[in-house]
This record gives sequence, structure tokens and C-alpha cells, in this order.
Amino acid sequence: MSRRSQTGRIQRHTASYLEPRSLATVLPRPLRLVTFAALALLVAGLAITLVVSRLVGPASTDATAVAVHASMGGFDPAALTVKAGATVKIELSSMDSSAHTDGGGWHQFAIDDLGINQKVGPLTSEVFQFTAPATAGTYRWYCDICCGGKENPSMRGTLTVAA
Ligand SMILES: [Cu+2]
Repeated sequence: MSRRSQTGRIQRHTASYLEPRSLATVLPRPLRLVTFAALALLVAGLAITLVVSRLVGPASTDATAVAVHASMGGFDPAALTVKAGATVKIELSSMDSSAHTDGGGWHQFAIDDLGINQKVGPLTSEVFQFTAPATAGTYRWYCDICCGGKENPSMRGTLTVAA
């Protein structure tokens, strides 16, 4: 065996190894169709699950609390008005599942000036309360976990304290 033929065989072997071989060329046509249909169903099912879970969200647990829903789309409601000096009870719910790669479905309700920093996990809710300031004013709350954080206008809300 000459050195040249040995080199030639190695080169051929390397070339066939590097050849791209996708599923499309390996599988027979009927199997390709079935594979495609299965993948399409899987993706559609996942999309529907995500949409439904977001629309439904966790059930509220405290009827005396003001419900605030947080999702990647923003806060609902994005504005609250409370009386000065009042005890404010909020049930914060995350409408997003852990499937979200940005933040993992976690959201936050934070007002730095009032020392409020409440976080809530995917598809769960947390009840918290605070005492509104004694004087009228406007405060911004934010979520700094997802979607670019508190710089994102949709991850903000406004708390108005009325006299
Ligand atoms: Cu958020």
C-alpha cells in the first residue's frame, strides 16, 4: 500500500463525514410527513398552553385585597389610587409561566420611596400590605426582573395617594 493511496482514503473518509445529512435526507417521505405533523402539533399545543395559562393565571386568594396582575405585557391595572394613611392590601399575581426565558415568569412590585419590594413567582400570587403615606403624592412602582427591567414603560405603574 503506497502512501499516496492511504492519504486518498483518509481524505475521502473525512469528506463523507463532513457532508451535511439532515433528517430530510435520511427519513423516507411518509415518515417525514408524520414527523413534521407531530412537531407542528407539539408547537401549537405549547403555544395554546402558554396563551391559556396567561389568560387564566392563578386564582385570587384574598377577596379583601386589590388584585394586580403582572405579565410580560405589563401591569393590570397599571394605576392605583389610595387614601393617604390607609392600609393598602394588594394581591400581586404573575400571569406568566416559568416557560418564559426572560425572567422565568417572575415579576416584582417595588416602590423604592415606600420601602416596598414584593416579588411573585410564575403563575402564583402573593398578598402584601403597606401603609400609604400620610400626605398626597404620586409614586411609581416597577418590576426590574423582566423585559429590560424598570426602564421598560410596560413594567411600571403609578400609585396615587389622595388626601
Ligand atoms: Cu415583570
